[in-house]
Order: sequence, then structure tokens, then C-alpha cells
Amino acid sequence: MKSRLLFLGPPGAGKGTQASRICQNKRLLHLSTGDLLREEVAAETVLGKEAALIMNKGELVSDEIVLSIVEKRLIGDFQKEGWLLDGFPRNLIQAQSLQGLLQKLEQPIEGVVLIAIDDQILIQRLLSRGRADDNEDVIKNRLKIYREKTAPLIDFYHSLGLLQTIQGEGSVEEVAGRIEIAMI
Ligand code: B4P
Repeated sequence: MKSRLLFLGPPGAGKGTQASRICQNKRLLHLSTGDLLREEVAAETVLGKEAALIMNKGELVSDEIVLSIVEKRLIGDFQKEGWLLDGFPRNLIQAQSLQGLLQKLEQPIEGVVLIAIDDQILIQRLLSRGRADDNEDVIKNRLKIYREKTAPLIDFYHSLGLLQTIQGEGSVEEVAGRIEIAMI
């Protein structure tokens, strides 16, 4: 069973939903950059105030901010049995920085799961979630940014022989079953 994993997919694909579930069951460390950024926003830190302005427009927070948050966590917590990165990396610069960091830590990624899903389902899911960054214009911008900045990571991880694609449609349990198979 793979225990150093990364989830890739458009906003609303269910990365966070599935990652929380798996990490609880398999006792993996769950590292969600979205959750970490929302914690900074809630605590009203300098970084959180800067991040909120960007997140509420559906843009990507700067690599500098995201990498500083992630590095702190990776170095501190990665001595555990396994981990799952959810929502990170979001562009090629982040992906290359992550490769360098994991090489230093001697903890290479074992598998990348791409959760593929139709845009119409994503939009419906996000509209019913109702977070501050979930109105229709912002969602459309997040999808555009995903295609421009994050989708190139599909080829990046495919060329490393790590990518597996699963379908994100269906119930949470159905999707979880597909991910379990991809993790073997
Ligand atoms: P994230 O927090 O990563 O969130 P997401 O992409 O919107 O959602 P996710 O795919 O996790 O979907 P979820 O399970 O919640 O990013 C938010 C923002 O943070 C970004 O736009 C960006 O600004 C910033 N950010 C984060 N990481 C960054 C980085 N590395 N670099 C720069 N900026 C970064 O599911 C969505 C909804 O669907 C939920 O309501 C859920 O209950 C529902 N759902 C899930 N699975 C379902 C199913 N099978 N059936 C029905 N409903 C389902």
C-alpha cells in the first residue's frame, strides 16, 4: 500500500473530502495547503490577510507564501509513517520545489492520484458548499487558473511514471473505493 501520496484535480473534485477520510483510516499525515491558508485567514495573521484577498478572487496565493508554509510542515512532520498532500503543488514551480525538498528528506512520492470530473458537477458542488471563495464568477476563475497553472502537472507526474487517474463522479464512498484501488 502506497503511503506517500499526492492528490491532483480541479477545485471541488473532492480532494479534501477524500484526503481527510483516507488519512483518518490509514493514519497518514494530511497536508492541505487550502486548510493551512484558511487557518492563517481565520487567525488574521499578516500572511492570512494577504492570502484572503487572493483566495477570494480565485487566484493562486504566491509561491513564496505557500512554500514557506509547506516547508515548515514537511520538515517538522514528515518523520511519520506516511503523508498525503492535498491541493499542493498547484503549479510547476511548486512541483519542482517539492521534488527538491523530498529528495533532501529522502522521502520520494509513491503515487499521484488525479481526480477527474466534469466542470458542471464541480460548479454545482462548489455552489452548494458556499465558502467565501465559492460564488459563480470566482469558481469560473479558479477553473481557468487550474487549466492554465495546475493541469500541466498532469504531464509532469505522468512523465515520472507516478500518475493514476480515477473518476470523481458518484458518491463519496464510490470515489473512495476507486482511490483505494489506485493506492495499492
Ligand atoms: P482548496 O482548499 O485546495 O480547495 P478546492 O480545490 O476548492 O476543493 P477540493 O477539491 O478539496 O474539494 P472538496 O473536497 O472540498 O483551495 C482553495 C484556495 O486556496 C485556492 O483557490 C487557492 O486560492 C488557495 N490555495 C490552496 N493551495 C494552494 C497552493 N498550493 N498554491 C496557491 N494557492 C493555493 O469538495 C468540494 C465540495 O464537494 C464539498 O462541499 C464536498 O462536500 C462536496 N463533495 C466532495 N465529494 C463529493 C461527492 N462524491 N459527491 C457529492 N459531493 C461531494
